[in-house]
Amino acid sequence: MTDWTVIASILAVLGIPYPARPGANPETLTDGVINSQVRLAYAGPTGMTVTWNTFYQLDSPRVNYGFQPHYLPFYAESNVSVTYDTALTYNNHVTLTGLQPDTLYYYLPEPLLFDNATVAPYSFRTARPAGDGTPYSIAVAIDLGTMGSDGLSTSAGEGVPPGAILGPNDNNTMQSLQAVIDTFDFLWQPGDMSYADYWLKEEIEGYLPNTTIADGAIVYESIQNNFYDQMTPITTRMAYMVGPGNHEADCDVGGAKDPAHNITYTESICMPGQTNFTGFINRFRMPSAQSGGTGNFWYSFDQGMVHYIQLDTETDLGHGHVGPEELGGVSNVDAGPFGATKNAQTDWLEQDLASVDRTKTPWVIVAGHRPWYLSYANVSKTICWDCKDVFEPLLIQYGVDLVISGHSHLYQRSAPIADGVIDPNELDNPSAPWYITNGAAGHYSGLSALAAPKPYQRFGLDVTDGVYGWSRLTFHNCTHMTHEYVASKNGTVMDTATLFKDRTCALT
Ligand SMILES: *[C@@H]1O[C@H](CO)[C@@H](O)[C@H](O)[C@H]1NC(C)=O
Ligand SMILES: *[C@@H]1O[C@H](CO)[C@@H](O)[C@H](O)[C@H]1NC(C)=O
Ligand SMILES: *[C@@H]1O[C@H](CO)[C@@H](O)[C@H](O)[C@H]1NC(C)=O
Ligand SMILES: *[C@@H]1O[C@H](CO)[C@@H](O)[C@H](O)[C@H]1NC(C)=O
Ligand SMILES: *[C@@H]1O[C@H](CO)[C@@H](O)[C@H](O)[C@H]1NC(C)=O
Ligand SMILES: *[C@@H]1O[C@H](CO)[C@@H](O)[C@H](O)[C@H]1NC(C)=O
Ligand SMILES: *[C@@H]1O[C@H](CO)[C@@H](O)[C@H](O)[C@H]1NC(C)=O
Ligand SMILES: *[C@@H]1O[C@H](CO)[C@@H](O)[C@H](O)[C@H]1NC(C)=O
Ligand SMILES: CC(=O)N[C@H]1CO[C@H](CO)[C@@H](O)[C@@H]1O
Repeated sequence: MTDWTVIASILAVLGIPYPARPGANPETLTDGVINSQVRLAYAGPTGMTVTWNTFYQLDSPRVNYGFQPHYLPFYAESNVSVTYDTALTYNNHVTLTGLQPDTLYYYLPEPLLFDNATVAPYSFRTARPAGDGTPYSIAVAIDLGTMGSDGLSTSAGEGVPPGAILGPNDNNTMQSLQAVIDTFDFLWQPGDMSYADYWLKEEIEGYLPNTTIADGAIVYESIQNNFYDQMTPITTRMAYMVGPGNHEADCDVGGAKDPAHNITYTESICMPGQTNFTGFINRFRMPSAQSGGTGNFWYSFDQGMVHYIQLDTETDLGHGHVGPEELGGVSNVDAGPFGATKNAQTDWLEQDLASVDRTKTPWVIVAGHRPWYLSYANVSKTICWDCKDVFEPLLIQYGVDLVISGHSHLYQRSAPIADGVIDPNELDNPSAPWYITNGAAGHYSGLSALAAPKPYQRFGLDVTDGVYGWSRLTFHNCTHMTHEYVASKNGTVMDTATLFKDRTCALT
């Protein structure tokens, strides 16, 4: 943790109220800028991890919970209150275990950073048990950054193309998700949360008027805190499952221009939170302990008739591939490895896929940040050929239904495809995995361009369409699943496609 006196003086320059007095009782702290960023994650079939942030390290973070809003007779505690150099807050993680499946719980973390009486207790619903054939939907938003005056808004700094900003009446993706929050069970973000590493780009482009490069760590951390605050209308209510993207470890100025000095930056300045996924490791507790995975990097979980797998496309590719850092360019991720052995991730993936009972969870959905089937220039920085080499054979062998990625800030629905060969059945009972890339959730500096369509592209939206959006996956039953692209600005579904798999299940 940084010296509070230094932080206070810098926050004063920024016009941000001093968030805390050292020695103050954390339970009575209030602050209009940073709040508790409460977020949830599934923790096995009958568990839920509650995470929130405080200004002080807690000896025993506690979550009270129960079945009624004003009667929370149960509680769980932990000793996990963690932070890192330059962070402005501590991350507290408490896992509630032994919960009933598919059940509404009310909960209250203690202490929060503000008067919780106005907002809490919160509530969540636990996962449906595996084998439950009730239809449901989930939301997937990838490459979703901070919104507002330090992120995506109706204005931008110098050099940002006009199409990158929001229209005056457009909803952003967070608002769009909130508007229909009752229609999906959880939110999945396989990488690139907050884009706090754009602090330097935003600063150079004149978008953050009162900051200096010397204050970088505080600006970076403030953007992080803002993002997780902004997400709370969603993340307090349902599991928010995340995976690693390059921006969790990147120091990317994205070719920022400093017009006053006629400089285009190709190097960046790395903050401790960006280095080797430090912030990402501190902020989350994804269910790898419950699924044999590794940290927040790779893990799996079941929800009703679906088995979900989060992969790490940033490190630990194994089989002689050191990871996308060998790919060159300014978007290097010099991070990892995190696995105990060289092939830890692919060994785990094979074992995880082999253990799925497809009569109970017929649907196997895989997410990894970087795509490999995409209508894009054959730029290895974007197209992860290493990922294809190590993951695709297993995804084909075990009949994975859908692979979803982001990284490129656009939307492409492809055909089912195996090692470059389009499945002739298309969506009518293919044996190859179906591929969708949707990195269009929105962040400061906008959308990317699709190149000439590859033969397997079936639908695409890019910077020329200027429509930020998210994906809704609906599992109807054992055989039918629908993907929709929802335009965040107005909630209109811009693309719909249904996958059919001819199989029998034992769903209840
Ligand atoms: C935290 O709790 C765990 C499990 O009860 C225990 O193994 C560990 O030693 C504790 N750590 C600290 C720092 O107290
Ligand atoms: C925009 O978002 C707000 C806040 O979530 C919501 O109330 C409204 O219905 C949304 N509008 C559309 C057209 O989706
Ligand atoms: C920047 O600082 C100036 C001088 O303190 C202040 O007037 C202005 O409101 C600040 N701008 C923002 C966006 O905080
Ligand atoms: C800016 O730099 C570029 C490349 O270094 C140079 O070609 C150009 O003339 C410069 N522009 C100005 C206005 O100095
Ligand atoms: C990143 O952290 C892991 C786990 O602590 C460590 O093994 C690895 O060497 C680190 N990598 C880099 C590039 O610092
Ligand atoms: C793109 O590059 C990869 C790796 O070098 C190569 O295997 C692939 O054939 C290339 N694809 C095209 C369309 O050029
Ligand atoms: C599964 O869902 C699809 C889409 O709603 C529907 O057309 C189909 O009849 C359903 N199949 C069964 C066996 O109910
Ligand atoms: C929503 O926005 C999209 C993209 O601009 C547009 O195509 C669609 O017609 C809009 N929907 C409505 C109901 O206005
Ligand atoms: C600071 C504060 O208001 N804390 C309250 C949070 O909610 C619990 C339960 O409702 C109260 O007991 C705390 O006093």
